[in-house]
Amino acid sequence: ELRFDAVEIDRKWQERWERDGIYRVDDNDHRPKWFEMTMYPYPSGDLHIGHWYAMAPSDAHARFRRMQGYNVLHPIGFDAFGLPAENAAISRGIHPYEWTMSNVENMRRQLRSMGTVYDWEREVVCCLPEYYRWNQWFFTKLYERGLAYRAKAPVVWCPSCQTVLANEQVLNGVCERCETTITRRDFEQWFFRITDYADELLDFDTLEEWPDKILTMQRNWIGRSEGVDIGFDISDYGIEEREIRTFTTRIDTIFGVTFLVLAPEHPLVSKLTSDSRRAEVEAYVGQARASSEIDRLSADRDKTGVFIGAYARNRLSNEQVPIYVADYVLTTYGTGAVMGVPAHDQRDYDFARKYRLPVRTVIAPITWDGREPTEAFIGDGFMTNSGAYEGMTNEEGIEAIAKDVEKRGWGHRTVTYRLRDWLISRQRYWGTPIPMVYCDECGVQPVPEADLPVLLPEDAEFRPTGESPLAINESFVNTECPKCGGPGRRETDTMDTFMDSSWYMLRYCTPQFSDGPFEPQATSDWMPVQQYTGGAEHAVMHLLYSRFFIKSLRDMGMLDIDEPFLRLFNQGVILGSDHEKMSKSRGNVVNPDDVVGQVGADAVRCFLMFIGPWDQGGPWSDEGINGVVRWLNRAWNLVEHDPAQLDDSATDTVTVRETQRILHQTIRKCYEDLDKFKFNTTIASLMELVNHLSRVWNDGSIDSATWRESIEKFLLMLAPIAPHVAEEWWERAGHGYSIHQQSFPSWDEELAAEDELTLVVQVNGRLRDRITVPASIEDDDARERALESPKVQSHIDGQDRAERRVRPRPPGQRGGGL
Ligand code: ANZ
Ligand code: ZN
Repeated sequence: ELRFDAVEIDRKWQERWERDGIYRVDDNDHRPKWFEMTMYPYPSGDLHIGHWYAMAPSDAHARFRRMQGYNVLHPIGFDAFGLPAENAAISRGIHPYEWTMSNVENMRRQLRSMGTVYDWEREVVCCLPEYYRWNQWFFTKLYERGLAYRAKAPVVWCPSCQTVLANEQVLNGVCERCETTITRRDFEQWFFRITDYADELLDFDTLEEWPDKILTMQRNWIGRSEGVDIGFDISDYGIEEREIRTFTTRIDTIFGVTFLVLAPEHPLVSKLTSDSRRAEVEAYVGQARASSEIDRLSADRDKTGVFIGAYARNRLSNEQVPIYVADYVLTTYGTGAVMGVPAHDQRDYDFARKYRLPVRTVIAPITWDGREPTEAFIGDGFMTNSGAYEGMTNEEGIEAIAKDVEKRGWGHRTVTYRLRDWLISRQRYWGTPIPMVYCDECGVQPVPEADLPVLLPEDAEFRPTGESPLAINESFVNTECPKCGGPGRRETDTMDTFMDSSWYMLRYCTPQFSDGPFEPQATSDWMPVQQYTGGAEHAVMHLLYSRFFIKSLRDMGMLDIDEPFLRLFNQGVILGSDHEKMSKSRGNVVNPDDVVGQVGADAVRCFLMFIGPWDQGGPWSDEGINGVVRWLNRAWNLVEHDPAQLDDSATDTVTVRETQRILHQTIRKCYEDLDKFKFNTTIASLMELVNHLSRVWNDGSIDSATWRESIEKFLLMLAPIAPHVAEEWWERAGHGYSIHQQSFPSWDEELAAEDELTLVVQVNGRLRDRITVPASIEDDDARERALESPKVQSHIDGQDRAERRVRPRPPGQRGGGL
């Protein structure tokens, strides 16, 4: 039970802050700028507790930066395009715009109820033309620069709904709507050439503080491999191609090649397949195209494949090896063909065992007994069965073979990336129309700047028709060619919504600017974002795309920075009280509105920050909420006390000194912990301070000046965490409005220093050492410290600790003996 009306306090101050505009951000403020962002939410309907967990602590951190004296920009917006709005339109007959904007409205209210510092005049809502017109503008700029291009790419296709499916709409290989097995189709689609930036994206040097885990994920996602592109001779077949090119990182194993494998989509499959193998090969290829890359790559999946009835010659060993088609080779990686070396690659080993292909060891482990291995040996060793390279280490072998292969023109050293170009096209309605026009005379033409935005038409067909919903809107599709004025047809795909989030940080800097996506001067003053916070699930897509975006704008001369986000912090996940993920089906979802309606926003904020380290998350608990409520009551108690009641003549100097020390230590601790997002330990130290102050009030051993100072600084430390009660109590304690325009208190190192004393350590009655310890040390710690002393240890050798006699220390004196 709260002893004060938190809900009323919330309402009162939220209104007043808003009215007074205390969080309005001024670009021209003279204080140093600090741009801190939390990932903007998708307007799914209700702000759930996970949103609170992302946003309340980040708000506390931004508030802390304000109190440190920065001009802080901590904005919010809505990631408002995307598939769920369209699904709502299909299932409930609401227009995506209506659905989205009513959710936005509701979530704005909920965000306000958190007591956040957002400057609502800087809100960004991506589905509005004033935002997405700049997506279109950027698209045309990227196109001019050759960074946007069109190519055929497979989409997931439901043969029964006759429609393209998003990955989220595929469950275990079937369409989520009709449960038909999905297939793939090739469509002309738009790409951004992010691969041009692959090497630069691997350079994290100018980032200041990103979690290692995220850097590793980006590194793996980009997947840079150095290797050799080497050709196998097929000139006997009399077709145009004279060789099969394969990419290998292990050219040292070339003498161990016992077969070649082509990806099912490889163009040479149909050209090389023999008549007698054709039916089987075609059946296999058809089936492989239906399964996803993830399935195909999975290591424990059974390797399958079909011999195509043809052979290729290994030019180094002069051997003919059989050619297979197998789905564990991907068409999109390397050359789409692999030299099979079963002795030294596990996938090849599994494949060879299954199809009874020879396994030939060519790298000998140092302890090899010469017998045939039972699994691939992937380590380093000596070259064996390898012609002229016999006896080299395999590292030397890589160098020597690569050099020889290049000299003879059979191949060349190369670098391959896992990273693919960014597929931008979505065959969807609720997104930014791609601003391109097709003309029979002039080909593909970008919509000129003066004709932007290309508005998303209001009327659209949401039932699946087999085409993008915009394609059947004749008045949208038919337009003039921007170049010749003749009849043109608009592109009917819309953009991936990661386009929106790739540059929203720029829009936040000057959100009302209408002559361009952002005003260059103010934006370069704010950028890059000093601190970004959000979920680790965005490790690769969003965080890589936005890095690419900033670099490409830099290269177009629009910005002078290399990275969008200097520091990144990933919060953890908040679980149900049963320690399971919150979900409707488990019935463990906590609705923050209800809790806030009972105990106010601050108790919820404090609870979320107290449950554990922010990056680790933790379970919801009513018990925990109650604990925080009790603590806030105790704090309220302190604020209620009238310091005039204290009798300054009864003051105990030891208590005063101790109080100052605890106060200044707390300030130091809170300052250091808030800086590093350690909210839980910040709150824990504030709790200790409250305990101490309660005790000395009850003793009556504190003077009124120290008391006043302690309460004042306590409230300032509480302000970023519990902004409403801090403001209310600040006013009550007689300070001016607003606590949120005060500085964070500073501490005095001397006052924070521990008093020290010298312990005299005796062993069996004889003095052995003197050690310096903090005056507040507990007996057990003192004993530990004494035992650690080398001088003491040399006199207690061989004695079990439990047998040691510990002499009780004399009354009134600190010290211990052994
Ligand atoms: C022969 C070999 C022998 C290989 C050996 C490895 C070990 P990373 O490091 O990930 O780049 N590979 C090449 N293209 C492929 C494709 N399209 N689909 C599936 N696998 C492909 O992997 C490079 C290795 O993956 C290449 O080196 C190739 O197998 C395989 F003892 O070549 B290796
Ligand atoms: Zn034309």
